[in-house]
Amino acid sequence: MTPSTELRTGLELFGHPFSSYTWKALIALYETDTPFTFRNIAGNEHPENEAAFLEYWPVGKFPLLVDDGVPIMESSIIIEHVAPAMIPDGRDQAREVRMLDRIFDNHVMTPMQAIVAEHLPFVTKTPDEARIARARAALDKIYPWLNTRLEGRRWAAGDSFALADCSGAPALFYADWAHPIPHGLTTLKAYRSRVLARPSVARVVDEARPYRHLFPLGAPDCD
Ligand SMILES: N[C@@H](CCC(=O)N[C@@H](CS)C(=O)NCC(=O)O)C(=O)O
Repeated sequence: MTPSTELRTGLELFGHPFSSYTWKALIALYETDTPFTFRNIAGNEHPENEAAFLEYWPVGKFPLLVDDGVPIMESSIIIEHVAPAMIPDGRDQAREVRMLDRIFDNHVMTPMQAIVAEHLPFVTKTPDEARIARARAALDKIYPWLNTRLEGRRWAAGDSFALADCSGAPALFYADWAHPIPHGLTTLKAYRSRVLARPSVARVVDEARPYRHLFPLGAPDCD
């Protein structure tokens, strides 16, 4: 299964430093001090990394983890593989963590990505305003729901930083840029600030600063 470039061993994470789903995997790796090699596929900085990545995963969605030559796709599965402690043991707690992970991905990341994609000139020259409006409406539904669900919690699913926070951090970071969280949703805004202050999250935010010009709506002067 090893692409033709060269034989490597250990954990390798293919991704882009500005990519929300790459952040999700990186946060779990940083949280657990897991040693790995980051294979940056940004632009033309490392063409060999992009070639190897596409050989492993022609779909082209990142991140991709390669563990001793075995490719592992999908950020939640990558996290379960490298950081099983990010899922609590108890049945009810584990369900809440997994459910919020899916909710952040499907109902925050997905509409946020749709708004961003419609503003990327290499995706479309004619933004689909109806798609953008649907995505904004979806965020207008999930923001208040999250605001209520997160009440009384330090982290997304309770007292422990978990998988749901690995997805919540990048989802809310970029969603707030694309479609600001209303000021009245104080619990959600406080959670976003708290999770962005977590050292593993602050690290991915800092590592991505050189790429902020890539944000097609213009990165706000904050965060
Ligand atoms: N379900 C995937 C989603 C990954 C995803 O959408 N990644 C984005 C980057 S944040 C991507 O690959 N974009 C490039 C493309 O769609 O071609 C996961 O959880 O890993």
